Amino acid sequence: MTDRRTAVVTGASSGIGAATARRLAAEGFDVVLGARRVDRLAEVAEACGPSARSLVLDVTDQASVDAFCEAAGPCAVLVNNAGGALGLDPIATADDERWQRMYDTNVMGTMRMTRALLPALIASGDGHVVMVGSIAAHEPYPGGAGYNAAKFATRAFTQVLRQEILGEPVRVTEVDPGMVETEFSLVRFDGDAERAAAVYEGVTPLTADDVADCIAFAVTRPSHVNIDTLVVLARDQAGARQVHRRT
Ligand code: 8X3
Repeated sequence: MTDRRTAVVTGASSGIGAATARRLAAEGFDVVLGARRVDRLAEVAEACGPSARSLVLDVTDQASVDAFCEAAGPCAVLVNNAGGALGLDPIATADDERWQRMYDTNVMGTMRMTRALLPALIASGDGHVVMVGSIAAHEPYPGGAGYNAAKFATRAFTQVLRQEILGEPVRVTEVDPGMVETEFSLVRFDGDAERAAAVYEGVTPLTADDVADCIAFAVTRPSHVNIDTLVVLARDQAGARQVHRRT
């Protein structure tokens, strides 16, 4: 018998997901890491320690979610981190396929994982769902519409979940970061490293570990304490588009 609890982290092959898996492992959780890139996932899992497991997961595919959740087994914490932005195009030239993919990962993926694991989280007697959102869930900005719409939707989902499961032994937390230096911008700009680097130019952005720290804070509060929303920005950032750059 063990009183160690299991935490599932999606999108755990890099960035905030990887940092969160490492941090929760350090906090004493058995972590189950999910992502599509299994090679990188296995490397992150190894860094988490011997009790970590890595399982392939595509949150846009229900069959993949089902197989992952069955293999993951009982769990007490779900960190819905898989997601991201694609492009910074105005609505006038919106790309259907990019919008669809943003919706599939950020919104539908979060719904699929939460729906699948909610019975296990309730059965744990002390469950916790953490959503990794964004400042983009609070502040719309030009070029952000597809990502804003997805993150606003996830925020609505989170608030509904909190109300619907009130009375169950499950906490619901949303952590909404601003600029975090990860692969986020590289993915957003189709691998354009120069454009991605410009996002963080002259700024001290958050790191993935800073966000993992906030997630760990929420998860390690006493069970009766529910941190509802944490908006976390770098000191150099005062809003989605208000950034102080040193030249
Ligand atoms: C990332 C923050 O401002 O680029 O979630 O949308 S932003």
